[in-house]
Amino acid sequence: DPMKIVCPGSYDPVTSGHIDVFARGLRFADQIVAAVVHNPNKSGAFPVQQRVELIRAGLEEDPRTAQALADGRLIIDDVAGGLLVDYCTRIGATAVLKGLRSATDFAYELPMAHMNRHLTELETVFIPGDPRFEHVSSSLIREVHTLGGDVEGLVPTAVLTALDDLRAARSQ
Ligand code: COD
Repeated sequence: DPMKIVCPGSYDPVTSGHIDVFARGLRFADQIVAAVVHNPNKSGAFPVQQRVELIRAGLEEDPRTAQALADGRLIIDDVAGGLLVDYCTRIGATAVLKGLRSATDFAYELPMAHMNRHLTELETVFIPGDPRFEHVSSSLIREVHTLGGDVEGLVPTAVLTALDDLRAARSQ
């Protein structure tokens, strides 16, 4: 069976740290699914459809991922509510892939990995985050940008534009 790996997240918005995990996953998986997991009763900073579009734009601009996106080796999906394990069963995923920035990430991810294995024997694979993006999270990117800081190089260029638009809309 082809090795299909799911990278779940909120991606609100996608960062260069996330894109790096997708690109590196492609080196050992046949297919990577970037799954935008969202609670239908809770709205994030960006609407889900825009989060999906920003991932697509980010994958198109990275030379490591553009061809895989065009070939369907990298796909983007959105998952509304429900358990991640049920989604993985539905699409026939082999495992989940998570990037780890720090021991704090590991402490947060480990119980979820155990729980997912308890539920359906779904395995989780961890990959060390690139140290260039160790300080990069979606929430910190939003906060720094809102307060006027420069986040260029830490997010895809389409995300920079989307952050500018969001800030402009909020200051109306
Ligand atoms: N470098 C490397 N990895 C990174 C970086 C970076 N700079 N930034 C983030 N990551 C990793 C994170 O560690 C995470 O693994 C992934 O990228 C996504 O990050 P976020 O912040 O977009 O996503 P989260 O943490 O909000 O996503 C949590 C999930 C939605 C995956 C989780 O809540 C979930 O599985 N929910 C579904 C419901 C469910 O099944 N719940 C029970 C779980 S046991």
